[in-house]
Amino acid sequence: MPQPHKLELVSFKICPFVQRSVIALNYKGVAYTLTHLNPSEQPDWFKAISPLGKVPVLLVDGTPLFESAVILEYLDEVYPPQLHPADPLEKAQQRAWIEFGSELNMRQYRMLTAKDETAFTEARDSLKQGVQRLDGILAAETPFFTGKDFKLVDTVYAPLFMRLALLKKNFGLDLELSTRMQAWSDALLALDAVKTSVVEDFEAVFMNFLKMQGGYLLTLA
Ligand SMILES: N[C@@H](CCC(=O)N[C@@H](CS)C(=O)NCC(=O)O)C(=O)O
Repeated sequence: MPQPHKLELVSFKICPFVQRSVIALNYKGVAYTLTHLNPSEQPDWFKAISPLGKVPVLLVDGTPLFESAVILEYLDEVYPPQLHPADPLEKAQQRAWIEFGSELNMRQYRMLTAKDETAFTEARDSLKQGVQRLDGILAAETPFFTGKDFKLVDTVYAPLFMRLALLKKNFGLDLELSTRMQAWSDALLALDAVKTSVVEDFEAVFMNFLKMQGGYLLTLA
């Protein structure tokens, strides 16, 4: 059966908020096109459809949707399998942890772009604290957020873990994840939907982005 709508996702290659949408699309096996923009040269057509000048924007038969958490919910309502729980309270809780994931993305970004040691240490510690807070929330059953099944909330944390793994590999920056958290990260990063959620040369693109930022992080290499 043909897909009900034509989907076009507008992206920056490096953006974790776009990546969560891509993971959901890939996991659901939905067809879409991806347009990567250069963040410093936003075309007029993009400014016209993105009220905050931010990605992702998902064009659904040409109608723009913005805000990644909203895009995720839209995709989940239209394309199976359903990754949000049906129970309203559970769903509300997972929405809240999706918000929390967005906050951790911002803390990670602050850490990556911090210009001096004080700002870097503050951002790293707040990220670490946030990650530790999650530890008490994860289901006892492994590997995903709620246990054995991959949920919408998981799509939000995979981009964070992907970057943490690269930071560990390239800079020896280790947030010392707990065993449960590491199992979650390993399971997410092993999923095809996650592996294919970034450009093939993502590590090089990410490293180049960090060099361009000229942050304190580079002194750790
Ligand atoms: N709340 C937004 C955040 C999106 C966001 O911050 N995107 C960044 C790239 S990762 C962006 O487009 N920044 C451009 C800018 O701030 O000018 C969402 O969840 O979609």
